[in-house]
Amino acid sequence: MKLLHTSDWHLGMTFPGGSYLEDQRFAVGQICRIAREENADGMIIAGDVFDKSVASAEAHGLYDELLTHICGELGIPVYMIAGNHDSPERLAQLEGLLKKSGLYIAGSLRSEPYTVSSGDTDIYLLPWISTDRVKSVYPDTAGSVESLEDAYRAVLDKYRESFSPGRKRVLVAHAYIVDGETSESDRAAELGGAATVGAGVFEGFDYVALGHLHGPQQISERIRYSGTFMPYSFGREEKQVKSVTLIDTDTGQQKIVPVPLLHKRATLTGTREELLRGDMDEDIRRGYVRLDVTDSYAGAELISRFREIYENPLETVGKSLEAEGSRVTMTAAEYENAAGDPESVFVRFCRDIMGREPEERWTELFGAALKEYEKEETEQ
Ligand SMILES: [Mn+2]
Repeated sequence: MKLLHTSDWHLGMTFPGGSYLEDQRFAVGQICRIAREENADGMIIAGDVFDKSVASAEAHGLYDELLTHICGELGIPVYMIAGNHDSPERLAQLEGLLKKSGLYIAGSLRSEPYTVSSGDTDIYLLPWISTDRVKSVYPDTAGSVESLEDAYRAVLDKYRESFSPGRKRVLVAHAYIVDGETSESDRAAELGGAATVGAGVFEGFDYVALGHLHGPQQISERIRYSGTFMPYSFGREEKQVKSVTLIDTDTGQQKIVPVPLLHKRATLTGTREELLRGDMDEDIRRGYVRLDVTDSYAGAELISRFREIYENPLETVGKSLEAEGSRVTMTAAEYENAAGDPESVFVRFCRDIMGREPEERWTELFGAALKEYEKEETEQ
């Protein structure tokens, strides 16, 4: 059978001043097109379906729309697990009812392995786990489980005991494998070595479809992270080619198919003059950009000019006035907030345009002028 592997949709994720809902709708549309073109028999979503355990109404609306389309209209079964960002209970709501429509959801770990059989393949769903959860579900392991790796080994030993001979076995899991490469948007994965597990725990499966790390990557011949369908951070992640993986369980072959983006993501570095010229590709100018200005302060005046040129200038990085030699990042939301407060606009004007902190006398004069102006406004 042919399975499409994707993960970490993070539906409802926001950035300062906006959300990625339109990008997410677009990307899943592209994934559906790929699933049809490749004749996929099923779709795996390996955790972090939502960005927050209590997701927004908009995120739930999009989820309803997308899953109804995939399972209902396209008739492609979906195999889904809860990741660390999902609420296991909320995600698995109506699970028994939904599987009749081809949506299989593993929310919390339970004592019986969650298996779905299709053709000659058994798909094993293993949601995000903790050592405590494993010890409470399998009390017989309580004495031997100390690390997360022990926990995975204990659970997967139970899964292996349930293997039937002559079947292909696909495991869906959400974990941080030792030596996996992180991106800046893998927030929970940045906690260090304590939460990693060795690839050896996954022995016995023909393919392990992983979620959690956002960069697409091969851990071993049979173990792979599909990565997110779009970059959610600047830095290392903006250079990744986002994709889905198609697995043919008959031949063991994997095919990586790129997912086009609604908005490109890029860090643009240059002088104030260069960045204000804005003579780059249209799809970069219209994308999500971080403007790294080498010779100027990151201030409200500069950001408002950038906003005339770039459609989505999410971050501006520039020299800091507070600390000589250091650099600061200002987001679109910080700019919006500053724009609503005349005193801070004045302070930023002094810093950006005059290159210095306002003198007390200037602040007093500005305050007096502002009062006069406000008085005139209310009298009119
Ligand atoms: Mn994630």
